[in-house]
Amino acid sequence: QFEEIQAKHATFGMGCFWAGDCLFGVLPGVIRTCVGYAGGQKELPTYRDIGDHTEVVNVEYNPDVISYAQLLSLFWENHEYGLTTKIKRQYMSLILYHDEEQKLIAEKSREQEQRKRTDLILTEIRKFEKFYPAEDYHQKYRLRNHPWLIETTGLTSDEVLRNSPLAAKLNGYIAGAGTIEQFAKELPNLGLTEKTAQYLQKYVIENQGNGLYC
Ligand code: MHO
Repeated sequence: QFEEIQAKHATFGMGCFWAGDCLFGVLPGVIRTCVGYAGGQKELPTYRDIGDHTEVVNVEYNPDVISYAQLLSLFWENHEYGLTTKIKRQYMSLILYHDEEQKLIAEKSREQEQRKRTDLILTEIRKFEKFYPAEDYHQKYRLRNHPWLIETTGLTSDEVLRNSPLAAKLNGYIAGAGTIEQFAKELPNLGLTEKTAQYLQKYVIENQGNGLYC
């Protein structure tokens, strides 16, 4: 019978949030993504007036499919966080934990990362408090450059683009955040028409591994 998934949330600051949106979006077990501002005190931050906040991606995931530790691996592998690179607060390396378990796992993983290098890791680990979703035009940013794809899959409103699990997958694949093998495996679950699948596949092949998500 239909069993309700106990979805969990994880939040990461790892540079430009368009990248996190793509990278986490394609991960199996990630259900939804939403980019926004967090970590600071300023009320109602915006992209133009971000104050002391950081760009973050908020990820909803199914812990039966993907673990918090696996999300952290992707986090460490895909941004700069050492003392030798000057990073402004908007793009700082930040883990916002949602519970004590996440806190312990995050702290342990930071210690492990630190042992691998000589310069100091600047990644901060703090409690998730307030999250301000970013402006609609930042949500699924890469997918928004593909009006035909949006139209044909019926993802035709800002609200749907923000909340749809399919939008998270398409946004990541179109930018090349997934491998072609992963895409082939996932394709039957996406429910796309032949034509749509072909359109998407072209971009998966063209962009896979180019690391250009922003
Ligand atoms: N590289 C982007 C940064 C956008 S971001 C969401 C730019 O050229 O503005 O911070």
